[in-house]
Amino acid sequence: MDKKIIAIIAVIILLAAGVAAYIVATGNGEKAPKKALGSGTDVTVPIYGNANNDSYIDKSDIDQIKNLMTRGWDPVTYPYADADLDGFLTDKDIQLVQNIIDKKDCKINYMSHFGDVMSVKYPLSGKKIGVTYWQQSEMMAALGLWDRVAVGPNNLTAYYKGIYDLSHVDIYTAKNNHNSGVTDDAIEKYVKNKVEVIVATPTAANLTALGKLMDEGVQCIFLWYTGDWCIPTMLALGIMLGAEEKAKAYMDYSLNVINIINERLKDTKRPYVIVAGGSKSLAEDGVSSTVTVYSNPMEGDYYFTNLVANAYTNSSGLSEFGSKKLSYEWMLLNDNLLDYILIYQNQTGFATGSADSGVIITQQEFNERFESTVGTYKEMSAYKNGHCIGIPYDMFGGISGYGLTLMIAHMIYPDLFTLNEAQDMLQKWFDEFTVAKLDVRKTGGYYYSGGSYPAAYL
Ligand SMILES: [Ca+2]
Ligand SMILES: [Ca+2]
Repeated sequence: MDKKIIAIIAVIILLAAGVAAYIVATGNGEKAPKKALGSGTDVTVPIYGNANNDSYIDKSDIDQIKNLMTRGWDPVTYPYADADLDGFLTDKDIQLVQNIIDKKDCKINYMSHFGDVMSVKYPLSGKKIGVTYWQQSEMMAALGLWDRVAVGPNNLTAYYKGIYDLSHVDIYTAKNNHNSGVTDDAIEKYVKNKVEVIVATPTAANLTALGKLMDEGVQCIFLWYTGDWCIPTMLALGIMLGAEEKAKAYMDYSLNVINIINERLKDTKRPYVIVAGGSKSLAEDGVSSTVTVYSNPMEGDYYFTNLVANAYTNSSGLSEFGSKKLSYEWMLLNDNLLDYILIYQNQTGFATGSADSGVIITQQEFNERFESTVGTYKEMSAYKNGHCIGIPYDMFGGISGYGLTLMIAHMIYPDLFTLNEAQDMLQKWFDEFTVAKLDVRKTGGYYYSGGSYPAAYL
């Protein structure tokens, strides 16, 4: 057999294998695999047409599609090359990518949080935007699109009053301040305000609740909003909503934080940290109570902690949002494994204040909260060693987590990371990626600085 025929057969085999793999990955009811731990920082924009798996959709993707058309395409390695998702690489894929580059009207496909391919009309720049929760709001602010947000939930009033300009946002009633579900009132206000795009918290309930609006042509985007999803999600939103420059700036900022940490810690043994809530009742009730623990990259508190230390990992029995409950007995039995306990505090940090006050929490208030919950762990070595540290859940729960990660690094390795540089990085976050005007040295209880608990970093 001559070499040319062998090459052609090889291409056919590759294509056949590739198409089969493709069907497994995205066909009938099958889910794409969830992100694995230890795979490095994901910077791939999850939009079909991103043929070369990088952070952009540009001419190099057209070159890549042409290249793959010539030498054979492995859809497992290059899943996003098939821009129109017909199972083959053709001139139509090239045309679709060209349309994306030229910002011409077309339908684009992306990998949603649900593991299914979903589509949106493109481009969506200049459209009125609706959001479902504070995480989606901070994404819009970071992309420079806050002015376009026309409808949002009442937890924005609770969290952002006095920090964000809410004058252009028609506020709907959510179930409560800690619920990102789309309510009937939300639907009514999306319709009344002629919202054309909804950046939604990607829950199954919201997918159902927004179904009718989607049928009517409202473009709904379902992407995960924290942890290792932050960068891909921001890149995808940047393309869809016409804010690519800000999305790139966000990626650069985040990667800079990661690089600083990795460079600084390359010769350092990283301690074990468990990310757990504080609970007054636990201290009062003793061993009968449980602790809510974040132990999986679905949760930002876990993910950002794991960037600087070995975070306790357990993916079994998790809630939809990556948390699970452990007994205090379990904590005591595993005392020798848990060098640090990172206690998150709800409704602090950027999302500020007590849930309904709309008032920025002060450092003193943060300290008091921490002191009221740290005693939960008083029988554990981490407590006795000054290794209980506090963070605000609300920043790590969204894309803002990179802004605070150096603060955890400072609390665990005070000799390697100064408070000053952690504050500088956080200030940069507020200045460049939010609409809030804050001086982080005066406002924002982002770390424990009190005198009642002898934290080792103080
Ligand atoms: Ca690309
Ligand atoms: Ca195709």
